[in-house]
Amino acid sequence: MSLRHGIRRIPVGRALQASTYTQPSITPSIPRSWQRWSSAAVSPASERILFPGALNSKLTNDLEFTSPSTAEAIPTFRVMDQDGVVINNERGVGTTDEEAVTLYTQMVLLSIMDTIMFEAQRQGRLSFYMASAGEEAITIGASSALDIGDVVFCQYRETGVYLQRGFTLEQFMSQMFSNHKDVGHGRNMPVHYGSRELNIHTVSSTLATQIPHAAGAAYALKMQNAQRPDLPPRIACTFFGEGAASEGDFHGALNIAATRGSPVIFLCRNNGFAISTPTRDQYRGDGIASRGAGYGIETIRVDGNDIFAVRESIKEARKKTLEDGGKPILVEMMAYRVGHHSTSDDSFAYRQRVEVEDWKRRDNPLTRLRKWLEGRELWNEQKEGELRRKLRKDVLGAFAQAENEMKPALKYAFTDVWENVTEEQKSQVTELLGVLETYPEEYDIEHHEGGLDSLRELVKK
Ligand SMILES: Cc1ncc(C[n+]2csc(CCOP(=O)(O)OP(=O)(O)O)c2C)c(N)n1
Ligand SMILES: [Mg+2]
Repeated sequence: MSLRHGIRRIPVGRALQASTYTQPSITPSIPRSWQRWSSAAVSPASERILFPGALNSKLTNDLEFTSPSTAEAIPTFRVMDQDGVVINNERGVGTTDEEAVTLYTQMVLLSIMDTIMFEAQRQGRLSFYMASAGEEAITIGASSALDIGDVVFCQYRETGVYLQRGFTLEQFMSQMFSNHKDVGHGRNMPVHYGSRELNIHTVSSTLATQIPHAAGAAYALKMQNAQRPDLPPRIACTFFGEGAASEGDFHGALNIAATRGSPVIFLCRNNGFAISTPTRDQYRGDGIASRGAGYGIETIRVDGNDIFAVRESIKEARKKTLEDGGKPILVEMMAYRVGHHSTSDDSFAYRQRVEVEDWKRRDNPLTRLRKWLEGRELWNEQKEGELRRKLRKDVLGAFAQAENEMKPALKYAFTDVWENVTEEQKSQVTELLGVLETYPEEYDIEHHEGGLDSLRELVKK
């Protein structure tokens, strides 16, 4: 047996030795139907011709076009209904009572932080915020079903992923207030979090760029998994909105992950809107799930208001990505974006207030889990009140602390672009110093760690 790269054959043993490893040497497992074509011999009586581009296509005399609009819509997997009642008791919820309470606590924390930060922006204390209302079960549930070693790529509405992985309130607040404790040194807009320790790449506002990044990382992880079978295997997982799935990056990423057999979960949050554009103006197909088949990717559609369904589907998807030598899985999580797109948006300019109220009342990921917990006597009004009071205090405490911290040193506006500060950058620093020294009353230099000295250090180096 050998693993083939291009036309050169490398024995498996050698390909897996890190010391002899020089280039990608792992071909994806190719379905049997795709392997047969090179030896195909077609007799006049054959029902199928093995064209290399479509292998199992039956010959037909009927002049019929395939019509997607007449096909049944892809079903939506759920574990419990809107009233928090489990539909199939044999399957169960896949969670202990204790875990369910913890997940609920996380969802409440996320929604309290969202409310407080949204109001803070309205009060002018924060420049920008994006809430997750209606999508708390998707981000927290999915994150809880991944391994911490898995590499995650988010869009921007995935605060719950960070929270569930262990990003602290202090870290959230430091990033949002761009203080000196922010790991990104205040270089990014609020909610563009990142964490090397938690294996989450930094959010980039440029839609869909995270999707090919995840496909590439998954290919690297596939090779690492093969080289180090003694370590737990890792996968990549990327979150994106259905709007981002209109970008070319989405299509390229799915195709390369499928053809390379890379272990990646493509997790689409379909919340019905891309800012003001409703899904009916975004696509004509059956959501995003229908696109999986086009790329030969196993796919599932899930009720995103049901945290148990989210967790079960991601646990299963994760397992699948590691089967057959590695493969991508597409998961479409259905939701409704209850909040405005961001603090820069007023969604009542393009949708009815009653529609939003209706969704809030009819179905909501938090109340659904709460009903299930109450049904098992794990939760009640008193516990709810106590939890909310405590979490509100925690969030406001972290908020006040972060708001009053020093800002990052000014040098960070220049460092980490190149390994060392270049001569050209030094001349820019000198120019900036000149402006700041001439008009000190126009700038809040004293709020930045080290004041002008951090810039002077750069010029000296
Ligand atoms: C390449 C690119 N095009 C346009 C935008 C502007 N933009 C920011 S968010 C957004 C909508 C994205 O919708 P979706 O992917 O469904 O995510 P959601 O906001 O619903 O979570 C758009 C068009 C952008 N940031 N990047
Ligand atoms: Mg959307």
